[in-house]
Amino acid sequence: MASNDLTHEQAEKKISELKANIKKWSDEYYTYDSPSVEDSVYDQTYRQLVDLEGQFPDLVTADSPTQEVGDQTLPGFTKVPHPIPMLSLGDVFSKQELEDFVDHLSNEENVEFEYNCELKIDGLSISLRYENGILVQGSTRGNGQIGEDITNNIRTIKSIPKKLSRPINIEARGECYMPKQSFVELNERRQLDGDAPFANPRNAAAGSLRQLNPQVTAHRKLSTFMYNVADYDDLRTDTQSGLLEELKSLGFEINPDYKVARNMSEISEYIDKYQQLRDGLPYGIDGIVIKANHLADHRRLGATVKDPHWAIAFKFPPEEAQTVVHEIEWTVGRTGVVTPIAVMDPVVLAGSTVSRASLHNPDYLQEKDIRINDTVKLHKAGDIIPEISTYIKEKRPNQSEPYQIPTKCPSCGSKLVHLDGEVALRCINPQCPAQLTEGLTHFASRDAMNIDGLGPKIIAQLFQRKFLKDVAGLYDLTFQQLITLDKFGEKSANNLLSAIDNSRANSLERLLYGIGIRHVGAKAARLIAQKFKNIDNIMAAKSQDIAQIDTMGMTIADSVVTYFSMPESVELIKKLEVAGVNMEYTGVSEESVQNSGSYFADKRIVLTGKLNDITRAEATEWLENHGAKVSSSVSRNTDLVIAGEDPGSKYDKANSLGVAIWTEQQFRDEMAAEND
Ligand code: 3B9
Repeated sequence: MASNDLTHEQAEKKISELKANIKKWSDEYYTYDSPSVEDSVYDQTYRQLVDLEGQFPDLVTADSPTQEVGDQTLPGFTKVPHPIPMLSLGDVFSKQELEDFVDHLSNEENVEFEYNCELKIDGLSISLRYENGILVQGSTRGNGQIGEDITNNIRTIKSIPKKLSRPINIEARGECYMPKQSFVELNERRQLDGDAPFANPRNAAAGSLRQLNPQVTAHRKLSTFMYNVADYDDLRTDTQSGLLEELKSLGFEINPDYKVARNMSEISEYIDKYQQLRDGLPYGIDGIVIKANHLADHRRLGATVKDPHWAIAFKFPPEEAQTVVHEIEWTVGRTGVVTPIAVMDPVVLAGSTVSRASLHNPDYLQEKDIRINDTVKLHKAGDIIPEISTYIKEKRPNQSEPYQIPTKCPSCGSKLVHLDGEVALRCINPQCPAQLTEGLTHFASRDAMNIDGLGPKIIAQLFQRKFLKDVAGLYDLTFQQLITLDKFGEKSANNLLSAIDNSRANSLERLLYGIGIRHVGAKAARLIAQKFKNIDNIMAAKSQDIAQIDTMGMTIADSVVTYFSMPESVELIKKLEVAGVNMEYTGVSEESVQNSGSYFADKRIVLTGKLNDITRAEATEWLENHGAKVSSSVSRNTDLVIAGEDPGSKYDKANSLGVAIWTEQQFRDEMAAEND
């Protein structure tokens, strides 16, 4: 950014532009569920503003986002002392050790001793302070005595109440975590953007909480379970299990899977149960915590400076397996990012067979020093994603050599590059067959042009045989060409041809999403298509016009404008138009969504489980066209959960929060009534 070259006048203009964007993005979170700008983009913009204001101090105004109270523009965070320390837990790794601890606890009192068993969430300890029931401060654990002030970040987390059900003073403590699904999605996005992925949900949660800018935290889907109070004189219970229920009635989220046990065999049962259920839980756990249930015992037994005498963590063994790396494969994604994948002898790990693990990027591969024929240790990052932890020194063959990072694209042979400071290697050849294949796969995907029967294998063949040069070529494919493909008969050829033909009539947002403009997801594409009505208007639009759309940021707007400023893009659209692809928005108009009078208008809705008569994408589209906000996780802000078959944890959560739940049939009935 050549901000040094700016005149005072230019800087003033730029600063007001940056401020407007940052403000808009900050507001987005509260009205819009899914991020419209990437975290990295936000962060960059924010830093740019800090930079410019540094160079032109007279242009710093009181209303600048960098000047907001408590906003962190300095490196690091303000320190927060914990007058009542945040302790850690001693740990045991076997049932024998646990039994010794348990016996020791109950021997002191002997009769009718109770234990409370809780899950040990794989997250980060936080402390929340409320005055008169109002959230005033959030902090990290730090070293237990002194943490960091993360109040502004904490405020963006939906599960944390800003106001309690009673006007009390309290400090509540618990765990902040990133659900497994959010972790997977975040890393997928980072991978596409060329950012280094997080190693596990714990690191992702920590990184997200320690962002200098709350907006970035807001875009990360964090959640919390609280389990402890400090500094609270209105406690209405004398047990740990009662304390959890009290936290819940105050408005906190607690983990519902706690259980009171009376002896080692009940504790053991609890451990076995959750060791079994572990894989299927929507968040990571690394063990269980056993606490004396009676708070009187806590006072009697006391604590060391580090951990309480009345609680202990039973740590699950991390699931690990060993296998041999045969090959490192480099795959080229739609955006040209080239990712190394270790191909290994298949092994069973935490309930599934694993033979491939991402090595993320060249830096990572070199740091781990993984080589061909190495025996490696595998685990599942955050219990989900297979990951190589290390190679095993003793098993490395003598003649082993460091792995050579490729310099050429495995698909097209053009030179690979690192774009400004990215860790990712990229192929920047727009004609690269691998990128084209990925691009066409995306074009045909369900939320885009929805062309059934056009999977990656077929697409690869179409390019190989030179039946296709680009996406538009799809519409010139002939029956004669298709029946020559592997395993393609007359029937599949005809089916594919008619699926392609049908896609010509799609409403514009599908095309707009399908052509793969950076930062333009399905939701943004729909809003743009809805506002501009046809492709000519979109191609003629200025960034400012696009950014006018409620909740749309400059990143998306600029990206659209940049895309259509390239002659290749205009060319592609022309070809598609000639091929008879519809270039108009034929969905529901903005006005009629707003005035739809639908039952679903302005409601926050979550879909879960398997729907039978309608796909999830269709249900989402229909709901959004009727003014609903469809989101992926249940919180107390959710108005309605629509549950199909085997709904799982979202259903349980909706139940525990008292959120209304409909069956698929109830939903279909209301849909039918409104469609009339
Ligand atoms: C001062 C679950 C975890 C957990 C405690 C937990 C981590 C820690 C803890 C919390 N999951 N429970 N519980 N489910 N990951 C038990 C260590 N308790 C404290 O931090 C604590 C702090 C205490 C007592 C307990 O009393 C003191 C008061 C003044 C001075 C010294 C101690």
